[in-house]
Amino acid sequence: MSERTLVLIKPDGVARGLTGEILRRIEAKGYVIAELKKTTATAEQLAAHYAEHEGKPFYQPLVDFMLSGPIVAAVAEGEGVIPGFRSLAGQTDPTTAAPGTIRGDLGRDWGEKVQKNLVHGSDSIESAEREIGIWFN
Ligand code: YYY
Ligand code: MG
Repeated sequence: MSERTLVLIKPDGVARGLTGEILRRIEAKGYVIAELKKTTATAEQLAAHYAEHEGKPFYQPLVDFMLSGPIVAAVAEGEGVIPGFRSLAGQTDPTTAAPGTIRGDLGRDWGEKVQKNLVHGSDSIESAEREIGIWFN
């Protein structure tokens, strides 16, 4: 069944000029970009988006990083796009993400911290619908 996922291109991806490359990979896989915008996150949006991580040691640095520059938000649609985009993105840490993935090919934080891993992708139908509501209304 066709489904939707929320994709965020994080400030490192936008600043490094990788927006087109990341969107190209999504479309090349056959997913449809249903919504797309460049925006600057608000603290309120990030508190909602990353609520599951509140209290973890990486939470505040992650939020500060996400506020540091413009991001691109997109809704991608297609058969199995929720796990499919996470597969395109690769593992969370760019230093161990597999070659062929967005984080593995393009991620450059070299283990110091994993927050600069270029993209976010929803991890379930419930989180996708919740997250799409945060960034698109
Ligand atoms: O879903 P995914 O982005 O792959 O990872 P999550 O475990 O949901 O963490 C969200 C976000 O937090 C991750 O993309 C980078 C950052 N982060 C971090 O900075 N340090 C960690 N040890 C774990 C996650
Ligand atoms: Mg996650």
